[in-house]
Amino acid sequence: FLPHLVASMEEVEQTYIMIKPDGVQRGLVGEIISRFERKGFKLTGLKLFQCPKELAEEHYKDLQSKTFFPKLIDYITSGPVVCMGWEGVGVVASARKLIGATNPLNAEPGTIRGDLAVQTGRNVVHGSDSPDNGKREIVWSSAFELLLDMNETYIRIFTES
Ligand code: IDP
Ligand code: MG
Repeated sequence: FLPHLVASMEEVEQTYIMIKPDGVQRGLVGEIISRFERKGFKLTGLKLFQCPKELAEEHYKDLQSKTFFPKLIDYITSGPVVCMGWEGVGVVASARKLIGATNPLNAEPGTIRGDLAVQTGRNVVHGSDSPDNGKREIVWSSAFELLLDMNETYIRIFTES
């Protein structure tokens, strides 16, 4: 039973999940991917990627005015990240629940941050906070595996024959 295969197209959302450099360095890639797979969401694209400074600044542009912004950019560009597209009904909000609160000390046990992290500045994973941001963030990541066509339909180039 694959829940994403029985949904109508309108219900299906896309989210951008990124395993941050600490998650990669600590060997948590399999653990984190496994949680989304077991939930029943569909992996639509994946790449190990060294994020350039300009893309990191674009990705976090809403946080530009924060005092921690320069440190955040240093963190995200400090090593390879795993960029992923995930698809499914309600995937945006559900992924945020699976990830847990921004400060890992406030994240519930059972969530990724609640189980695997301690510091806000080293919280192992990113997840889009809205369907619109899911699309936007997957677009910036289109440098790798995902393309958005004119009809806003995702073309998964790496699965096409
Ligand atoms: P989110 O990742 O849970 O959506 P945001 O508020 O969007 O949280 O912040 C983006 C990222 O910026 C966080 O995941 C975290 O890595 C970093 N961040 C947020 N607040 C702080 C802070 O107060 N100190 C250091 N880093 C922070
Ligand atoms: Mg956020």
